[in-house]
Amino acid sequence: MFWNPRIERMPQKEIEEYQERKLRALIHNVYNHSAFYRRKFKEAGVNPWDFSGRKDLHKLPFTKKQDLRDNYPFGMFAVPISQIVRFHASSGTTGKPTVVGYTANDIECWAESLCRGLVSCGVSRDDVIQISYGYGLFTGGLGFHYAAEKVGATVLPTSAGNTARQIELMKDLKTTVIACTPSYMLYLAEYAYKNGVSLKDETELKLGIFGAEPWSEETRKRIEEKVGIDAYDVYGTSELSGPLFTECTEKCGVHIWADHFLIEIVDPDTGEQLSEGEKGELVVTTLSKEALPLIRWRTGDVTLMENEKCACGRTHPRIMRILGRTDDMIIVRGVNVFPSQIEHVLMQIPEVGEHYMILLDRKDDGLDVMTVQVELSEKAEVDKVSDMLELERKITEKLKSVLNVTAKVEVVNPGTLQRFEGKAKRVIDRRKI
Ligand code: DLL
Repeated sequence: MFWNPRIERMPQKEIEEYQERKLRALIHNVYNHSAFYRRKFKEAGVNPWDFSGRKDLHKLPFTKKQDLRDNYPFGMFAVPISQIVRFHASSGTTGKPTVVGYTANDIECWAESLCRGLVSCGVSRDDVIQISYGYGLFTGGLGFHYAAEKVGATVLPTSAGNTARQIELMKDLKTTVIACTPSYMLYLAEYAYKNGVSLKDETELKLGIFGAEPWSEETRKRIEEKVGIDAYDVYGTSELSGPLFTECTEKCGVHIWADHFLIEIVDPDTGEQLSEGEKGELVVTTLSKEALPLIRWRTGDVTLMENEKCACGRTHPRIMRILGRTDDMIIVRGVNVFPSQIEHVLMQIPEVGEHYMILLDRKDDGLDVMTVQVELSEKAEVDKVSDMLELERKITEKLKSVLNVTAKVEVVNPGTLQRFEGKAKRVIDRRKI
């Protein structure tokens, strides 16, 4: 099923021509209406009248989170505040939040993008969608809300948290679709199980749309089995609007709507453009955003791009699963490790549960120690101490073969590690640098 079949299946050549026109208009628009971009372009020696389109894209300067912070709160806006109908903000880990403003048309484009995604996953007006992403300054709740209503589905705006109530409403109001972080879905399933409810047998759930944090193919399989649903990935960032892009029922990458967003993959160190299929940082230029247009926005997310038309018939480019962030790569004893690699290894081991934590410490002799704590699966039959030690040894070996680093593995009892209602924070870095 398609939300906007003409655009979603537009021949690639037409998409490119459309992008060219929008890109050229965008460059003039930001130059004329944003003091920030005018300054940046001048510094980079870019003259909008000489800019010929996509082939000149690499000449444009990047924009980064630090630019938003330096120009907090409105310095990068390209419209007067009277045209802004909403703000969202992301707290981030350090410093000021980043503030994103939206015109009425920005909200409309955001909803349109996610409507295409929802319908491509199989959501229709016959569905009851429980939105368990946080509502408020975070974009997850309201982003899904506007799109789901536009599709005509029945919205159950539970927001995150109050897990017992979530399960009760899910059963009583016959929720068919759930949208939340993958870690919260795992927690919901576990909570239900502990309270004698099988989400698989006692609810009408048929699909879930999970994102806002990295998750692996193995976690997808576990959620699908436990909950008896199809699990789809959704990607977006607050700066680009919020949740925007999803997989379709083929489950082979997230469709990026190229009539509104132009993507590149670049080498995170040099900024050089990489080719299709090469792993690098996702960089996005917004072609339709009015309030906060972003030129070559460095998302910090590592992935690869695929331009081949999807088996579903959609022609827009896809990105593969986010492998990690350029800034949350852990460096342990000089070796680069992404938390997603650790999850990938752990979730392949049947005796292991879904919850894990990564702790980093520095010993007195200056050496780093990475401890991976992971819960035993409820179903695992590991009773004897010797079995437990054997399991820890097996996990250590598997991690070593993939990461090239020896981790200290601690297998703990089910239910002992922290649970998360929103984005999971699985890495605790206690090293004093
Ligand atoms: O997390 C927007 C969102 C809400 C996306 C609901 C999906 C669902 P931020 O809080 O600005 O916005 O965080 C954006 O989250 O740069 C990625 O690092 C990460 N992220 C988002 N979706 C995924 C995903 C929202 N599907 C940051 N896989 C991004 C991996 C994701 N990481």
